[in-house]
Amino acid sequence: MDIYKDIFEAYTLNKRCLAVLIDPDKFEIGQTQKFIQKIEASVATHIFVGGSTVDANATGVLVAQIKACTELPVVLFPGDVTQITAHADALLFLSLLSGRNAEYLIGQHVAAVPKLKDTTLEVIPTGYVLVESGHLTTVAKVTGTMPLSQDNPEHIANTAKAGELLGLKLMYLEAGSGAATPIPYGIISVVTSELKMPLIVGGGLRTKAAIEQAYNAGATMVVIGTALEDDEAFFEFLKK
Ligand code: 1GP
Repeated sequence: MDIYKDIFEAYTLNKRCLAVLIDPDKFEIGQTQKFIQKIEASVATHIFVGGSTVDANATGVLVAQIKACTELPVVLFPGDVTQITAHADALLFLSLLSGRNAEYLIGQHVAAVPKLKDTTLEVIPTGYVLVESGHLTTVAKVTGTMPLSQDNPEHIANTAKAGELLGLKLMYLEAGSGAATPIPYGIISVVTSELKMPLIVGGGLRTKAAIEQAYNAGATMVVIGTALEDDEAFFEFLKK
């Protein structure tokens, strides 16, 4: 499995990827098989696992269960180093470019190195750019950083571009889990026009129209968490 290669190929061929995000803290582990069946019946191409704050070991146990049920790639989207587990296929090695908290720019990464030595996880260097979305999100609270203002799309694009110039391979534009509003079309399109890499867009995508708009603006992958946590009926909109 070469997960980044597949995402990059989707980017070059203008294909769409969709990740379902499972937060171990909010997920009933007994429901894993049933939930994975629904994911498999959907257009989802990836399963992301992670959350801002997750109990120790919860991620490893859940990922092992998920892997027993599906061939879909399982990618860690960790809030911190404790969520790294060898059971997954890949790790988004996230650097919070929108903030100035060294812990989330490089600190957690240094702490991750000893854990990664014993795994075959595919590590994908990913820029993580938090954009304001109406109210304070958990990721802003946990990381102690402020999101970038929507009023300055150029600054958002410059932030993402700086990550590209530093050698990051993937960019994630984040409105925050459960965001009141997703990242606007105009911001996604300015960012994608600057970047020569796949863009992931997530946070507050709760309608088919919003998902469509993110793809049309240039996102290669969208991430859906809360909409499915709140109501699995949303899978109806994600049918193959
Ligand atoms: C959160 O981008 C992801 O980190 C998904 O957001 O939960 O709002 O879908 P939602």
